[in-house]
Amino acid sequence: MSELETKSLEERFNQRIANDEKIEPKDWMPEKYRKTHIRQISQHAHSEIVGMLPEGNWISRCPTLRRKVALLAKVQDEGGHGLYLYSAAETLGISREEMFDQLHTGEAKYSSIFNYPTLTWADIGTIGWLVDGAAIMNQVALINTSFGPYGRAMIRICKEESFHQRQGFEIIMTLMNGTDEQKAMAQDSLNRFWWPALMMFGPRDADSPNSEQSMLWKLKRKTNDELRQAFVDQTVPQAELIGLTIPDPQLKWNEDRKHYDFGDLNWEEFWQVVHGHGPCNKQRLDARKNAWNNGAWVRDAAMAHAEKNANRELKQAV
Ligand code: BYC
Repeated sequence: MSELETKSLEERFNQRIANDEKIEPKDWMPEKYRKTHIRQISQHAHSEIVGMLPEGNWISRCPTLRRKVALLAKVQDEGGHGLYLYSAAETLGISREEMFDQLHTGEAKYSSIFNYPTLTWADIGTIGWLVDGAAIMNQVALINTSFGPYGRAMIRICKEESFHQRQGFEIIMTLMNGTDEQKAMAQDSLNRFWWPALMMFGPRDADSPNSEQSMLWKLKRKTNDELRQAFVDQTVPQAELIGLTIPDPQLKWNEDRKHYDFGDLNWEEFWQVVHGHGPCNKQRLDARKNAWNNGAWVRDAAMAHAEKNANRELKQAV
């Protein structure tokens, strides 16, 4: 293709983005747009399936049958989200095998939050309330993302995350209506998860290499700092309502800004976790690699069965 032709395609593409038109898989798109989407969507998918692990850890230890039913459904939903997202990424020309390979070799990231351990039952409540709460904040904005399959996947994902957030908040609310020991367990869980939840939104805007271009392409509809602020503003009153204290001495309502001011995050911890040195990074990746290796015979059997059927159909046709 000549330089002139590429330029005119680029202009048309930028115009479509400016008009808020959805870009579909077979449409022309700049190579960098395609690659950036594969990166973000596949990392999002990896976060969903790695995110099943900390909660899966508590399925056999739920305090009641009702809690177990809800947690099972939630963890299965996360698996489903991973599958929609892998499918959305595949429409951009990457195979599922390649994506798993990138996860297993550490080339692709997944959300830092899932590298923290779930030590008590209260952590299951906190994950639903804060982690799914943060995910919704980010993903509602993504419904309007420019790439059609990604935005459409978000519609159903957000509905399910909303149920997850409520079941988590209800667990914490129940603990806060319980004994002193249960209240202390809920507070301890909030103390451990508050800062890592704020880190889910990514580095500060000034330190986010991908944000500027992703905002221009309307892949991201809000910046990392905007979403983090919206999450803090939404969550602080919820904590206060049930008697929990946010573990941030600098947290204060700012009447001029009409937002909460809050303390700085420990960015060194964030980057350590992102680069593979968090409390559970090795455990999480080992679990995923084992699942992949142990499932090899199922994939092989399914392929052999498909091949046998195809051959049979071919024989019948001739
Ligand atoms: N953790 O330039 P930036 C869920 C990386 S799961 C790890 O700001 P970007 C759930 C970033 O990838 C929900 N890495 O990047 C499941 C980049 O590295 P690369 C997960 C992070 O992409 C189970 C570098 O840092 N949600 O709901 O513009 C149970 C620089 O960052 C993190 C999504 O995935 C992090 N926290 O913005 C319960 C939402 N933050 O790739 C719940 C979709 C940043 O250049 N993703 N990095 O090597 C996004 O919205 C964006 O990708 C992010 C980062 C806001 C996360």
